[in-house]
This record gives sequence, C-alpha cells and structure tokens, in this order.
Amino acid sequence: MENTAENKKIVLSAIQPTGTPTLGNYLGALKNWKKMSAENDCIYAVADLHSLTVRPEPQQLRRRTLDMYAILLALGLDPEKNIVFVQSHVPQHSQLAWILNCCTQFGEASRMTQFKDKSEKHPENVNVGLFTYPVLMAADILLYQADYVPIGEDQKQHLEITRDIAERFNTVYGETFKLPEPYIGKAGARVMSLQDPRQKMSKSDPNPKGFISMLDDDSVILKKIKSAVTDSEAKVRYAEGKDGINNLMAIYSCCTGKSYEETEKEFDGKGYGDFKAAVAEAVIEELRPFKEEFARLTADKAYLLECMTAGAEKAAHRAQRTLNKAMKKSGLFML
Ligand code: ATP
Ligand code: LTN
Repeated sequence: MENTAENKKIVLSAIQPTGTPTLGNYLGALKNWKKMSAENDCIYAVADLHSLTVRPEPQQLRRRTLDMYAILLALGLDPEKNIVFVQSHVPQHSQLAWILNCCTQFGEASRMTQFKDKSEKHPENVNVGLFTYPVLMAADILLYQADYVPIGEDQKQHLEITRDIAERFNTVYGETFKLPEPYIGKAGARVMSLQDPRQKMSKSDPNPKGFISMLDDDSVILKKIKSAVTDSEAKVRYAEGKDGINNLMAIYSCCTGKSYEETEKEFDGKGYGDFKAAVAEAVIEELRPFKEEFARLTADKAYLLECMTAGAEKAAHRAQRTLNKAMKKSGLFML
C-alpha cells in the first residue's frame, strides 16, 4: 500500500461510542488506523448512529461521543491531514443508507451473524435498526469510495455485504461505487478475553477482568494480566489448546514486534509469572503515550469541538459528491 502524494488510497473506518475501547479494539483496529494514516487519505468516524441500536442512555451517549472523538485524536491522528468526524453530523450517511436499504435483500441481511448474536443476547430489543445496521455501515464506506477498511475479524461479514450491495447497485444503475477491501492485521485481529480466551475481548463484557480498557491505570493492567486464565503446562509456547497463552503471546507480539519464536526463546525455562509481567509491561508502554495525549486533549474541549466541526464539514463535502451520483442514477428527481 505504498502511495505517492497524489495517488493516495482512500481508507475509511468507524467505531461505535459504546464505551472506552479495549486492548482488542486497539490492536485489532485502532492501531492500524494510526499506522495507515501516514500514507493514505484516511477518513475516520465515531459511529454514533450505529450505537443507537442498543439504546444507550442519552446523557451517556453524548459524553461517550466526545470521549471517543478525543480517543481518536489521542491515537496521534492529525485532524488536518485526516478527516475525523462524528457520523450523525453528516446527514448524507442516513440518506444513502435509505437508498441502499432498497438494494438489500431481507434474506441476506438476516444472515448476518452479528444480528443473530445481538438479537439472541437482547431479545427485549430486536429493533429494525439492528437489522439494517450493516446497510448504514455500507453507506459509511461507499460514500467515500473507500479502497480499504481497517477492521477486526468480526466485521469481515459486514464488509462482504457492503461489496454485495455496491455491486448490485452498480449492476442495476451503472458504475457508481468502488468495491472496498477489508484490511485485517495478522496478529491482533481477534484479541480474546483474559478470563475466557475462547471468547473475543469485548468492552461490553460484564466482567471487567476479561478486558483491558485503553484508559486503565498501569496497576490495573498489571493485575488483570496477572490474573489472566492460562493452562497448567507452565511452558511459554504457541500451540493448539493453549488459548490463554496464545492470546498473551499475540498481545506481546503486537506490542513489541517480536515473533512467537523469539518469545518462546526469551521465556525458555521461565514460568508464566515472568511472562505475564513482561506482557503487562509491554502493554503499559504501548498505551502510555496515548493515555498522556488523551488527558491533554480532554482538558481542551474548545479544541475538540473545533476539530469536530471542521471534520464534519470536510466529510460532508466529500460525501455529497457520491450521494448526488447515487440519487441521480437511481432516478430521484433532482433540483
Ligand atoms: P461491543 O463489545 O460493545 O459489541 P466491540 O468491542 O466489538 O463492541 P466495536 O465498536 O463494535 O467494538 O468495534 C470497533 C473495532 O474493533 C472493529 O473494527 C472491530 O472489528 C474491532 N474489534 C472489536 N473487538 C475486537 C477484538 N477482541 N479483537 C480485535 N479487534 C476487535
Ligand atoms: N460496525 C462497526 C463500526 C462501523 C464501521 C463502519 C466500521 C460503523 N461503520 C464503517 C468500518 C467501516 C464495528 O466496529 N462494530
């Protein structure tokens, strides 16, 4: 993905403001957002409309949206070079989503595993928004003619449906949308829970010992990693059936750049206690600059609001071009 200044690839991604991101969100997605921002034309959003599907408390949603915006800037994303904005500030997302809803089959939306999982987990609120969630996500991506979408493994199916919807629109109405590719990193694509390493690490896990939040204090990180579930072999090696150790090795590798073989050598003859202490240290060092920047930014709300306003304007300008094209092609009467 090497690009010259004039030939930059368009990268788009978004994250819901449903709580402080975890180490899983960071290693699986956000770290790649930052990495890609240096060489590409990057557009990143806080997906607040998506989070309405779980009906958050309004006051909390407002606070978390601002916090998530600060988190994105604290990753080191430059709001001058990249577009960083809040989804609901750019109404073109909802407008295109409606058009795309009419190009999505009921059957294909019903097959989304996230929809099935979430409806099973929350049978009391299986709303239509939850069902059309991937269509809004398709609108987020297609509006900007994105080439790449950095996401964790769990979002792959949503990228596939995005491509299917785009292809269908292009076939029916003529070439309009670029077909995006997912960008899924090797290590870190699926960070597992520290308490149940067969489940993905999730910020909505009711047991906080299962996840590390990006804003956890150093002492909390150390404690959580020390109490991570492992096995009884007491040998640091990457192997089938050693889910807990495999997960810690993946985390260690993402934070230090060391391969699994190097790690196995480093901890040859040592126990899990030493290994866990080293993993904790690596995570703490990885998150330190981010936490310092977050503290600095949240103290300057005026600056955050200024960036948010400018980001929405830039995003809306780009989004309108594609929306106009899609409206025209689909036969909507335009003034
Ligand atoms: P929730 O747990 O509240 O359902 P989430 O933690 O999955 O949400 P999202 O906002 O849905 O968070 O995801 C943001 C990004 O983080 C997505 O690209 C997603 O693929 C990625 N991601 C989420 N969890 C993990 C994980 N455990 N490992 C790697 N990537 C992850
Ligand atoms: N569904 C995504 C969040 C999201 C997204 C997007 C990701 C909303 N719109 C567009 C990539 C591109 C999730 O992470 N759960």
